[in-house]
Amino acid sequence: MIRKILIANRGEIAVRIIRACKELGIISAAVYSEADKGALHTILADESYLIGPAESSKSYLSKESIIKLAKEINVDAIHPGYGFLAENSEFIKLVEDSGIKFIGPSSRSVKMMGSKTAARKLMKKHNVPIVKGTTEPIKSVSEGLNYAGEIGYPVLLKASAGGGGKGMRKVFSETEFEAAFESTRRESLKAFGSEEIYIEKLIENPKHIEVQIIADEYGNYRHLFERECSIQRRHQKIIEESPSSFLDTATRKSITEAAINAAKACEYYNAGTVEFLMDNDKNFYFLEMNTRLQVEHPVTELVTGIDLVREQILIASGEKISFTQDEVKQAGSAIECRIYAEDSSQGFLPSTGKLKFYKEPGGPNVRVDAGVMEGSEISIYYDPMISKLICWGKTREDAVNRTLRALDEYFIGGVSNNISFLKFILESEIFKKGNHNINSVEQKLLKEFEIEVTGNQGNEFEKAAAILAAHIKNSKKEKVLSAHSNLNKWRDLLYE
Ligand code: MV4
Repeated sequence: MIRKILIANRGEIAVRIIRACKELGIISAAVYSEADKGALHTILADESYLIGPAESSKSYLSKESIIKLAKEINVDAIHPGYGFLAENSEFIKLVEDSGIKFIGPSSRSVKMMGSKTAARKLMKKHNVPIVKGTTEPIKSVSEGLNYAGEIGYPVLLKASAGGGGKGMRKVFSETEFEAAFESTRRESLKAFGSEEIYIEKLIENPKHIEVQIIADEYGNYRHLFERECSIQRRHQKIIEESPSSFLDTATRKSITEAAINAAKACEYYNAGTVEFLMDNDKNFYFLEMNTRLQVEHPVTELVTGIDLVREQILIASGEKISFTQDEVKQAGSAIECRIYAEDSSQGFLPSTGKLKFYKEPGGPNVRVDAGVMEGSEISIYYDPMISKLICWGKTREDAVNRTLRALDEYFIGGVSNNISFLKFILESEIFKKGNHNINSVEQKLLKEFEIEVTGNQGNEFEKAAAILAAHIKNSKKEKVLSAHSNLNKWRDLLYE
């Protein structure tokens, strides 16, 4: 049995893990950098230890200091959260070899899924649909040209060691190929230390749908249904939800089956997420596997009623999964908004400083996962996410409404935030209808938002059309929504 856990992370996810520890009667040990003295996670944990200076590379990313501390303070397990060392197979191997339990998958599974070409090969073998393309790295321009011709343009060049957006280039024709090939290789070498790249057919305007899976160490696999995560900007997710309004029962059945097969293919255990792209015809393709707990896990928790972090800890303690697949049900609808410290009216300029005023929303079916409190410092050193607001409703419409209500009673002073942009997205036609895809923010919503906020973007026709659209929208708004803007004026006057 696990008696004490070291949490190798900070912010809201560290707080989330501390909460699960407390509910299980497990001692929680937090680590912190010099920039995080007095941070919420250090206050809430049973024990807190300074591990280094503000720079992540010398604190939260320092494998040696974390493992050394874990031994000194006698922990039974390490929970890595997400980011930092969570998917570092070298770190996981070090933890495994030290006799301390890693709360997550084996270093072997993580390593396997780290190479995108190896992962594609494995998925193909296990009948998990992959995007048309190569499963081996391309060695030369001429070889690449041949493959691209076979696959058909447009294609996407991707770094084998990549993931999350870096080391990717679209190629629309043969004439662009050579230059794209060379620059993707250079970027890949620089970012990941490997020149290996491969080719995929470009899926245009897909949706990003992922499936939460969980497995124990005895070969029992379960899925916890899907999350729709297409609302993103520059590979940073903004809004996630579950269920996806785009899936029908048959597609849901086949995508969750594919996810289980993907997990089985790499002998996965603990919690993980299988990412897919889905085209307009509901064809889906394996993209990558995230071998960690994800930022957006709460939407799955609210819809299934399963505490994912608790399950992670129980699995790492050697327990079997306590529920059958049939017992996992999707009830209602949940939406997560990521509250970022950035100024959405100034081109999303990062905003740092002291949270001079901070009041979270509340009420029924509203959850806020935050790693901050009033007085906390938002620094340049870490992720700009202030918190996550997760709301549940009986229907998707109820969940959207409740999220808008909760956003309106979220008062943040001292640093800028993206709340007005989140509201803009939630109120947009494209989101309401569920017609959004991975390009909707960058190709449509951002422009419309900038026009509404600053009134000086785009050409004359676009401006006129947008102003007219904004007027029509405003005139149709219900009373409850116009009251929101008054509240926000008060907030602006008082605290910003
Ligand atoms: C793609 C794609 C379209 N077609 N692959 C982006 C990050 C990396 N994990 C894979 N990504 C993509 N791969 C093919 N064949 C579009 C993206 C993509 C994307 C995927 C998921 C979520 C957001 C995205 C934003 C831009 C591009």
